[in-house]
Amino acid sequence: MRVKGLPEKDVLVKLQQARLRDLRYEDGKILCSMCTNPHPAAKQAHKMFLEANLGDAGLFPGSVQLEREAVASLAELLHAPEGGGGFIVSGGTEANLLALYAARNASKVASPEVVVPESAHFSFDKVCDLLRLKILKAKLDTSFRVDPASVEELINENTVAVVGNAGSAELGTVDPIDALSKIAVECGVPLHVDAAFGGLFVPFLKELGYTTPEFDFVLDGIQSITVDPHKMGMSTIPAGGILFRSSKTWECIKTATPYLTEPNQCTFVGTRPAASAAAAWAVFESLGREGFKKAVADCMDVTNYLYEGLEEAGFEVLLRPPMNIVAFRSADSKMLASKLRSRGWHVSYVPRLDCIRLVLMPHTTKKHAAEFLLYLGKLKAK
Ligand code: 0PR
Repeated sequence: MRVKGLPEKDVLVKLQQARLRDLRYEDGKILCSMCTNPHPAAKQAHKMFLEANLGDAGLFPGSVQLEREAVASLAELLHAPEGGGGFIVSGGTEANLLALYAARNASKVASPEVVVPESAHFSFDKVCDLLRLKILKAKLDTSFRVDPASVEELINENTVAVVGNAGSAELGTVDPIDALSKIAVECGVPLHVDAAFGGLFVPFLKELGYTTPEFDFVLDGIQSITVDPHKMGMSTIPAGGILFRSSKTWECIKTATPYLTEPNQCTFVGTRPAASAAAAWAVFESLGREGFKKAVADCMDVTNYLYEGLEEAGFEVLLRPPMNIVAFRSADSKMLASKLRSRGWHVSYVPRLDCIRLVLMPHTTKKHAAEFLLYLGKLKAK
């Protein structure tokens, strides 16, 4: 650290210089991100709560109220029964961690195991390593959704939880959660649904007339759901969401915090930003269901436009997009992805599926998509 501090304006110049090197969502070239520009209300709210700390809840009752209300909005959207609830946490990774932490602690198993789809987000690898859970990966069917028979085969007396995706990270697929729920009930294990990405998208797809499988608390076997405001919730980073069917579940993950204003904490992160909860709350209030439905409809317009354009151009598209992700292959997808990236188009290459993946968030417009298709066409013609 420097000995003598710099004047404010010099600090600002340095900050601006660094910021200018960051990519900007609004340029339309970030096609690989599940985050986006926050809604203006989220930015405003975030600024208002910069110093508020949900880790010492007794000092910030106004912030606590906003977190409760933001969680209640998510719980209502996902049909959580009375008596549940949850938290606004640092992201999908912490939300998945809390779900499996609770499942592990609720069981009395000595060598606990978890069954996840092969397509589960890599956060489960981290979480299982941390919690010393053996992770077993169930096979997918030809539509890239988990095969319930494979899940059933992997369940045994050590299984403490089963996981399903509602909006997988790679392709946006929604697993047959109803079948997983039945299996979970029959085997007496909790089902956790990772809807980090899909939780604030799939319910609105349904309202727009798309056929989508049930994936929320209407299904009995589901004990917890991850749903992230900092993804399709258009909120500021960091904002994940964890919902539990019953508040009894989080009794198993309570840690005593004897000298704080509240006697215990259930989140992994201690000092945590009320700004994130306030921002999520502000987006929910500002957009309402109608606003979310419109955002989802716009994302699907761009997605379907790209899907059709890629098919017309002769690329192999892996599946009709279940949500705002399109995955396609060329003769050499890895090479194409690296060419695109070197020309400033930020796409993901998914080694497991040998495909290019585009995530069409609200910052990507049809105009950007048309430019991308044009550019791809030029590359192909060479
Ligand atoms: N579950 C699912 C289904 C996810 O898609 C993700 C992250 C997580 C859990 C973990 O969430 P956190 O990253 O909030 O802890 N999905 C994105 C991904 O890995 C995260 C991301 C976002 C990556 C923006 C890049 C980026 O620019 O693709």
